[in-house]
Amino acid sequence: MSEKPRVAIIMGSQSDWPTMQRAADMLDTLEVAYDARIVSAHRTPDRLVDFAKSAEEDGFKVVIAGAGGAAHLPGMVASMTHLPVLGVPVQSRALSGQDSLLSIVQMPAGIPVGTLAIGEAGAANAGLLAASILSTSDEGLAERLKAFRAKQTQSVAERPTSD
Ligand code: RP5
Repeated sequence: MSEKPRVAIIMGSQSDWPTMQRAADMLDTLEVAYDARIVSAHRTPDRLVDFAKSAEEDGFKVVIAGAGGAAHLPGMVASMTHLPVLGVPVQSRALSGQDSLLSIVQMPAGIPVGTLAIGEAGAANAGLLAASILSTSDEGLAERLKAFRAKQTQSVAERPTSD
């Protein structure tokens, strides 16, 4: 894909990638260019600030941020950019992602993070939602999204099958 990335997928750790890859897969399916990076709110705070402050200038239109545990990444990025930030709570080992969810979702009024479901479903939907946001000014992408939905609907059987 030679198109300039319009979506940034950032995550707190390499260990988040198997989850966040679901967002990347969705964007691949919809032919939306993205850039995936590791940006940790706690381990690489300077990288976080550099990323968030230059995200608009770098051409990004939407940021997908996934993190687990004390998941401060989405909120901190949102505090430094007006771009839409979609937060994905990664399923943590200790508390099954409840910690991630609560630390991402409960933002103070004024700094929004669009919070998705815990884990892979949330990551996949973050990819879809990023594409939906971009589709409001991209007719080709809107058509691809409609085709995705139609195919998904067609793939659901009317009755369950036995093994
Ligand atoms: C968070 O801590 C990351 O987002 C990750 O979900 C979690 C654990 O990170 P690792 O110890 O696996 O690097 O910052």
